[in-house]
Amino acid sequence: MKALDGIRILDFTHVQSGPTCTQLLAWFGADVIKVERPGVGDITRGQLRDLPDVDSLYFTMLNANKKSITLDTKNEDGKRVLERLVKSCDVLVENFAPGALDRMGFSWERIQEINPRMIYASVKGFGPGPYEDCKVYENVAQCTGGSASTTGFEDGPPLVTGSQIGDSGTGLHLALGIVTALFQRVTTGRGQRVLAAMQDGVLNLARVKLRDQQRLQHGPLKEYPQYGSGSGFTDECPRAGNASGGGQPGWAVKTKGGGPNDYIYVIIQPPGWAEYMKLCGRDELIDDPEWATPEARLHKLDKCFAIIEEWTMTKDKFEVMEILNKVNIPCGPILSMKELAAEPSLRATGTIVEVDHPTRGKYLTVGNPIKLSDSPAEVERSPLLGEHTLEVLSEVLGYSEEEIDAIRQSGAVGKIASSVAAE
Ligand code: CAO
Repeated sequence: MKALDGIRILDFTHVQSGPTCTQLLAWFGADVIKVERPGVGDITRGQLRDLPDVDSLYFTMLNANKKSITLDTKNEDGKRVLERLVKSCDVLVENFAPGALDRMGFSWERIQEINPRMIYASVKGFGPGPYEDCKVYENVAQCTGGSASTTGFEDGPPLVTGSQIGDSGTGLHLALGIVTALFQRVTTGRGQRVLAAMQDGVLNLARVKLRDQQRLQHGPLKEYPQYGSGSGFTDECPRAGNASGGGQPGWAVKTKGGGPNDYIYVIIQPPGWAEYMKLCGRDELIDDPEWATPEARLHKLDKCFAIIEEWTMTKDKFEVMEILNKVNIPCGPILSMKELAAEPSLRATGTIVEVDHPTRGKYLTVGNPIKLSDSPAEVERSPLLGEHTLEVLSEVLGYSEEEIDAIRQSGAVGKIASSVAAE
């Protein structure tokens, strides 16, 4: 049994933010029916393709464990099928541009009429306000949610991060909203609207920077490089390079090898200072009042990390990891995607999984990062476009053969559904 067994999701999502959410719900056991436009499907099927004419990794890595049906929701018969889907599902998840579902004729009011238990969950770029009608992609959210202004080095431009905090981050927020609404429905019997705005999601993940914005009113941010370098502060929370966002100073220092990822992130906690200085052959700094306390080190953190780097450059990042952990010093090697893909412990836990696909062959994906002891997640390949159209029409929605024929002839499910079913 899976945690969300019996929950059926009408998955109207595309690109990344919404699909991340419904993929997680599928891994928790929900029956996820992805509705795609006939002949076209989710735009990511064809984006950033590495192999000709097969679903891209972009799509396959975001749509595991789902069913796909093709349905033209602007066709009158298609609308009727959609209505039956709304009746039969517990949750509708969508991340269309603002107003798209209303334009299809499925406003929140109408959905409640059809199915008062329906949870209607949306990702949008912005919440209510001046920008609510705007379309948004990942980096727009990173910029408008406060992440970009606080990422990068003090003398460089704002930077976006490679982690998809706008898309996948908001998908995670939405998934939590959905299971919370499902939990509340047990008591109330009613569905509700769930909204996760990408700007809000990014700001939530960047909340320590709003903390620092407020701290600035009461003095300099002493753990930021600007303090030590003397370059100073304005009235806006600046970019902190690789400085730690927490109370303990940290920095990425070089290790042996000289490659782009031959670095390790080291943290100087007060008890670790003596151990570092022993390893670096600088025993004289252990008790020197100019260096011995966190306060004394604050205005020369760059020099502290330079001393440590001199030592780390004599070892590779994994050796440094081993030596520092033995003396209880937290640190983290900078791991490349190549190294992560080959990491046996991530394969063993199912965090990185190899999946077989009928047209693409084998590929790697990231499995469910949330592990439930009573609801293990097996990763299944993503569906082909329209692969489950006939199955959903007959088994989920209960249409008869004649009705299905009529739906096919109306053009509501397109051609692909029948050709896939005929294979
Ligand atoms: N049958 C018929 N029509 C369909 C359909 C179907 N099965 N599925 C979608 N459509 C239609 C929609 O109804 C819409 O039509 P109208 O514009 O006439 O109302 C049209 O397809 C386009 O949908 P869209 O507006 O969502 O797509 P877009 O390419 O214009 O915008 C995006 C894409 C991502 C910018 C926009 O959806 C958006 O801002 N979403 C919310 C924020 C979000 O999730 N962004 C993250 C994306 S991942 O980086």
